[in-house]
Amino acid sequence: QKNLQLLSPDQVELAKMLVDMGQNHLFYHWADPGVEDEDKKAFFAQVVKLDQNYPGGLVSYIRNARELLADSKAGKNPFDGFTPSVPTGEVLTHGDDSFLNFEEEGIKEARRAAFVLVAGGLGERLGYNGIKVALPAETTTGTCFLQHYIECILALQEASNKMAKDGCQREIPFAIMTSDDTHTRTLQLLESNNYFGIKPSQVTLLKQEKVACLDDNDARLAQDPHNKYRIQTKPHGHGDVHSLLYSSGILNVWHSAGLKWILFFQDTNGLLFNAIPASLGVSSTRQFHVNSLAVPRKAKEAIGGITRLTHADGRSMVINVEYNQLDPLLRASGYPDGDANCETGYSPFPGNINQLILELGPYIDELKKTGGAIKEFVNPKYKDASKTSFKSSTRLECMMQDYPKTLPPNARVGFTVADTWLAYAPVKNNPEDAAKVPKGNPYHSATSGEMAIYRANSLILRKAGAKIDDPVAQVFNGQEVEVWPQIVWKPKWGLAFSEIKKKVRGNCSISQRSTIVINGRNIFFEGLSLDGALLVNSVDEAEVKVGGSVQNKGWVMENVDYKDTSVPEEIRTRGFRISKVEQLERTFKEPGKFSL
Ligand code: UGB
Repeated sequence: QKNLQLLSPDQVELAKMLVDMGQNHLFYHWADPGVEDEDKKAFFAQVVKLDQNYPGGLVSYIRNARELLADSKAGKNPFDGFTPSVPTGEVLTHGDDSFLNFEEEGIKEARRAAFVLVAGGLGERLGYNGIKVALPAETTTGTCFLQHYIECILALQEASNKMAKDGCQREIPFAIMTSDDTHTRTLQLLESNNYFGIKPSQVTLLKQEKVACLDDNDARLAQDPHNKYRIQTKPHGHGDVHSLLYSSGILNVWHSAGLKWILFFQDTNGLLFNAIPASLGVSSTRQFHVNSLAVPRKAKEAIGGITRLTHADGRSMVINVEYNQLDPLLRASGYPDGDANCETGYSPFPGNINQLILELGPYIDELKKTGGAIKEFVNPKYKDASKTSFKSSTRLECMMQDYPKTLPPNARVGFTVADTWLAYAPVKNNPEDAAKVPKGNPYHSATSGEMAIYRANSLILRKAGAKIDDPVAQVFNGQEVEVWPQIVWKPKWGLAFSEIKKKVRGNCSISQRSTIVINGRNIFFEGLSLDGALLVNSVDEAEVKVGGSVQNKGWVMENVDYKDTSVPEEIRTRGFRISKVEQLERTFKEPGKFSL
């Protein structure tokens, strides 16, 4: 009351709203007027921000929180009335006719797509000190995830424009969702690298804000432990991407520019773009409003399961059931073993890799109704079985893959399953936790993420006709992995398999200990026999034929211990360093035809 005189009319309204919503405790400790007045102003500035950044404002946030906390206390099953079953979707087999057809369709459509990367997470499981998109996807070239993603988008843009009949050169927009934890460093990474070749005008950064923490089942907002004039906040989850895109107005800009698709993806999957063209082709051919990309899932793997949920009242939807909810749901629904592998050695439920392809028009129509609000959940850690108090404050969270939960039953929601080796190798776990992953389940570490890139590229070249030696097993940071030849190429060399096939001719062979870096567009392999390291760089206007026998001491992987802090974090977390002993490197800087 004493401080009322300090407040503007707007601030008085906000204070009233907080009091009406049972938040009086936020003011109890306020000093008398004249003391800490600046802090009081800052308090309201924060309240305005929290109010504006949530669909429906703080009133809705507190109401939703009370409801979800009550459900959680009552132990209410979020899937009450729903029975899970295994859904059917489009299953891709890399390189077969149907894959090639989908891929062609996807490339045709790519110029009408926008890409959205969710990169607001700090990656607590990974424990890396930098932002995850700055991590090298592989250390043969040191290309970081963000550079790789941008180069893939540019390669798609070029391939798609080439196929177009209208001759118009379209630019694919790229939005990145950041957070306070990642925003500045993401911007710096882009600016200090000339945006990795994409036009800055194509890139939009959207920063997600954190949400208020909750101290108890009445949804009393938590005070920041370090500042009594601040409300404590925590991340709200990747589901924020929908409300951010909607409130920014960018969706309408994209729609008016004639775009039809929007593709969402995560921060550390170096394989993803191998499956993007074909998956977009599936969306277009099958006319999916929502298409989730999935891979075969090992039981207990920390990826959600794509599930058909059928309600007793006849409703049915295909949706991700998050990994921590799948086991209890199955046990309660007639699957006594819960989240278990079936006779194939995999869970019968495909694994969600959180790559969503949405049709833009229906997406905008839906967001007009919801404002981008996504069904939330709360995960309080209770002090005891009475569930009356929490060990630490909690908050509401939301996931981007829950978008279909509000869709009407006639929405066309499908999914596409790709081979894991082709499409999915995220970097999420620190070395210690990765080494503890049950045998046969993927490590999802920096080590396995890099090895998966070499394996995928080796297998793709094998399918294109090259003879690639089998891998050897090696242990890095306590993880046994397959080591294939270190084969890396720029996305512009070949993103679509149809393109890669054209560039491998005659009898080519690559030994297991070999490294090859293809850094150019028109590089053709014709009868190459490689046993060592070969690097070919060329300008776009040069056409280079690479053949004959190349043999040298090559590049060697040396073990590094993740605990050895004298080695940079990016290297020691993968457990090896590449020693560049000997290589053949050729660079073609002039236009023309050349042979090597
Ligand atoms: N992210 C944000 O941008 N903001 C946030 O507030 C939080 C995260 P995690 P998670 O593919 O392996 C997801 O933490 O949430 C970004 C799916 O839910 O890496 O445990 C963050 O930067 C799960 O079903 O993953 O699990 C990152 O890019 C499964 O698909 C992304 O969101 C799993 O990913 C994911 O965040 C997977």
